Amino acid sequence: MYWNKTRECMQREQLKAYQLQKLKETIDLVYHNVESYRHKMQQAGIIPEDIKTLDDLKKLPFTTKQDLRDNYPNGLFATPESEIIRIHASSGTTGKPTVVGYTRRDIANWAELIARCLTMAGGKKNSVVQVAYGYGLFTGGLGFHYGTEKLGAMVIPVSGGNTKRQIMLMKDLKTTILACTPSYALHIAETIEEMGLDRNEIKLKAGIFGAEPCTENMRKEIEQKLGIKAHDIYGLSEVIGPGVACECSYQNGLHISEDFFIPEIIDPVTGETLPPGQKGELVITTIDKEALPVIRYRTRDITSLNYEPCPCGRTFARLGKIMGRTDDMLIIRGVNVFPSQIESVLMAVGETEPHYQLIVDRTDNLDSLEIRVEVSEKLFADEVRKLEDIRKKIASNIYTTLGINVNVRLVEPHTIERSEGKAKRVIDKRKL
Ligand code: DLL
Repeated sequence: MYWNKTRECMQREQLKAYQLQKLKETIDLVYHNVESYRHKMQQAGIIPEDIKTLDDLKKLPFTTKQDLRDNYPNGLFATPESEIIRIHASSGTTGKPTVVGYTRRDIANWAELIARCLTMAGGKKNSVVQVAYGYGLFTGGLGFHYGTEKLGAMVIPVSGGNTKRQIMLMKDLKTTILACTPSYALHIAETIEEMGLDRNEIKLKAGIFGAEPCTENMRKEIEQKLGIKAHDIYGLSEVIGPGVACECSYQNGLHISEDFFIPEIIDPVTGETLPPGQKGELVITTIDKEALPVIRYRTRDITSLNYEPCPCGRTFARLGKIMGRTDDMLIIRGVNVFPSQIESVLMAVGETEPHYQLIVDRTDNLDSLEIRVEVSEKLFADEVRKLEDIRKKIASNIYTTLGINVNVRLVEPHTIERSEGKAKRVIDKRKL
């Protein structure tokens, strides 16, 4: 089932011609309306007419989060303020948030993208979609809200939090699709178990989980606990919000809507473009945005691109699961470590619960990494030797996979804080 077959199954040659046309329009738009883009292009000695092929995109300078910060709040907007009908913002770790704007057409396009994603997750007119992403400045809630309405399904705009009420609504309104972060989905699943609800009382069929990394094992755990199919969805505020890319029923990479976005993978250090299949930083150019077009935006997300045909029939390239962000990467005694790698090891050992936190510290100029991970009630009450065996096994598997020595601390159930939005996995005391 497709939402927009003409677009989603476009032949590559036709798609390329379409992309080139839209790219030229976008470059024209920013060159003539956004001082910062014009200035950067002039510095690079480029005028819009120099963009003759899709490959010429590489001639253009990158855009970074810093550019958005430098032009806070709306210096990169390409349309007059009177045309902006909505703003969202992403909270930065430092200082001011990043403000993003939308025209009426941008909002309509965004709803189209989400409608495509919901359809990939089996959504139809008669679906009941519970939107448990936060409503407000965060793009998750309202993004899904408008997309669900566009699909013609019923939306439950519950936002994040109040888990017991979520479950009551899920049961009473017969929710079929749950939209939230994977960590919150897991928390909901556990709460259902704790409440002793019969799974047959829950009519959920699919989940559409994104906004943070989720390993394959974690996905399986959620699927099994909720008895659903979990689809990964990707997006970021600077580009539009959720709906940039999503998994189809084959769950083998996330189709990126290439009629709206041109993806590239670059080496994060040299900025060189990498060939399909290679892992690197995802760079996105929007080709159908009015208020805030972005040219070669460096997402800092690590993934790869796959142009192989997908059995679902969609021709759009697929992003590999997002491994993490270049700025999430921990450097522990010189070794690059992504939290998702630790998660994979924990899930593979399999004796612990999927709730963990990484505590990074530095004593006597030496980095240390402590992994706190919950074990089940039963295990915790078990003999000390068994716990010690598990602890050793995790530490040794981490050493084999990543080459670093870590401290593993098995903690009691429910001692690690649950998240209702994006989970906080890392506490870096070196930066505090
Ligand atoms: O998180 C938009 C979103 C909402 C996506 C709901 C999916 C669902 P931001 O708050 O701007 O926007 O954060 C964007 O979150 O650069 C990634 O690092 C991370 N991220 C988003 N989706 C995924 C995913 C929203 N599926 C940042 N897997 C991005 C891994 C993701 N990381």
